Amino acid sequence: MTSIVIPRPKTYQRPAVLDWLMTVDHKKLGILYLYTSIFFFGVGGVLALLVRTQLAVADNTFVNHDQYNQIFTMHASAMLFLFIIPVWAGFGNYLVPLQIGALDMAFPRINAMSYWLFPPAGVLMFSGFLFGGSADAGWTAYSPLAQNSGIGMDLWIVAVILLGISSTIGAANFLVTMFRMRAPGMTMFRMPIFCWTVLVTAVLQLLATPVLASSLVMLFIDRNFGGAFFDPNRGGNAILWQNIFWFYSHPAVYIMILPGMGIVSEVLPVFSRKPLFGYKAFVFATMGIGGLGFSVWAHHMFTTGAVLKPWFALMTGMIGVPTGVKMFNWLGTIWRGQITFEAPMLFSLGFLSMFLIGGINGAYSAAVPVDFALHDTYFVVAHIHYVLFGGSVFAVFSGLYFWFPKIWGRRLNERLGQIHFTLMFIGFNLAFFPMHLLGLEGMPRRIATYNNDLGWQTLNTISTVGAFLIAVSMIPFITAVVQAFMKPQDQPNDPWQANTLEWWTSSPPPVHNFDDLPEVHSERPLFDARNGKTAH
Ligand code: HAS
Ligand code: CU
Repeated sequence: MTSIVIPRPKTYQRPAVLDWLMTVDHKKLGILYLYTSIFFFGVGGVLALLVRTQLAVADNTFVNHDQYNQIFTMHASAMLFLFIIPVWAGFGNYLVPLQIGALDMAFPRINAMSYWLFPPAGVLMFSGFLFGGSADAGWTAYSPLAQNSGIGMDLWIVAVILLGISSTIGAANFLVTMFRMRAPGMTMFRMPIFCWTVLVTAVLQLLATPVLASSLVMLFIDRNFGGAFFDPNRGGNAILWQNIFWFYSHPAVYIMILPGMGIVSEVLPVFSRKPLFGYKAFVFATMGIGGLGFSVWAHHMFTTGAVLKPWFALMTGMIGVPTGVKMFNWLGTIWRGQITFEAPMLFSLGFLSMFLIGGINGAYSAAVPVDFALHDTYFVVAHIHYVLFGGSVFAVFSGLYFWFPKIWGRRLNERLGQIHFTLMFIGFNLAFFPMHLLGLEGMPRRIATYNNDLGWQTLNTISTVGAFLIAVSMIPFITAVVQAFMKPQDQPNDPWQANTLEWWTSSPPPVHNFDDLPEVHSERPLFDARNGKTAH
């Protein structure tokens, strides 16, 4: 078969530490993103265990109310802003150039800047603990509540702005890379599906994140320079904060899930030995979710009474449709496939089932009368964890098991992967399913403790046991990683018989990514190459 020879760039020799600090290589930056975000997953996880310990029994005094507010705020902030959003930047950085057959990202130095804004922002966000207390108004920083918090809130605001800059410039970089640097033959509709999800995510980030930044600047002015944007006591408007915040944060929930959907859409075909069912439908559904994502924000504000409820209920109901299309893409892909159950596949199947539950919970809350009953209860906490943990986190692990051989040249132990999945799946459902019932019984979210007479203790104890089981499930995972790192790099280019270009090059790839490239005639160039198909 014919192939395209790639000219090699100049390489520099530097000591290893300097090399990591000064690198502009998308692979190294991707790995740094992965390490840093997974570190914050650990931090957020410890905070979650503190929350669950406090709530395990009624009338608990393990932490006091002020500490509780800080803990749950920082748990959510770490998980959303410092783990899920940047972990996708990690996968995206590592994979997008490889998947489109490029040498690097379009702007490697800007890429390094996006990464290097992230760790200091993380430190800043947590540094409130050194100055009398962290932010404590929830990850939503509802104002005027957030007006009254201490200096930790200002540090949090600045940190989130920095993260916003990081992801905005990162998004621009991804877009230019995908528009301008695809390998010969790779039309837009032959791009790997993961790239498409990163593309739509990048558009959302580019349009939504600056809106968050502006609202945070306004909040900062309110708090420090006598502004009155959001404080009704001074002539401001509290609903204004909610409108601006959710105009960002609803699109942001899709920023948190779309690349995960991309990962699942790469994994399912490989382990079913079939192409993705309905590639184009999937792409259009992703665009549909991205577009509709901007028209549903006020479903977080139904109970304020200050929004046009029928309109936002209708739009929110509609957003289930493109997601439903994707469900059929995934089911159609595994339908009658030759399915094997390696760890990446297990986590992707976990995603399918759990995200379905989370999505349908969302559809419930979209119905205004139902939402009036469920709003601010544990039912919503169940929803967000089924979509964000059952969805996004399962996809993260699916991706880690799948691309580990490519990124680190070694394979994670299969048996440990299965144990990890089983424990996590059980722990997850124990932790979060009872929250539906608690929500229906009226348990409000964001409360530090509850009275024993309310009868909420049993379900809460079960939930806490589940949370600790999730923590235990990390032991086999960490063991597998340590074991793998102690072994030599022995992985072939394409250990899974996969479809996309990153599997063409060595594992791990050389600095310059590819020595040569196959011709691209479809969205599965490696499948074509294996089967001797070079032209239509
Ligand atoms: Fe959500 C609150 C509605 C998806 C994350 N969501 C949150 C919060 C977070 C979050 C973090 O309408 C809490 C924020 C806070 O702290 O206050 N969400 C939806 C809907 C979808 C949805 C309709 N959410 C996500 C994803 C997230 C995420 C993805 C992150 C990864 N969400 C809400 C609403 C609230 C909310 C209310 C506010 C609640 C309140 O009161 O505060 C959709 O994207 C889900 C689509 C997916 C499906 C499943 C597959 C589709 C199939 C097709 C057929 C089904 C249809 C629906 C057409 C629907 C199988 C039929 C309906 C039936 C009931 C059967
Ligand atoms: Cu929303």
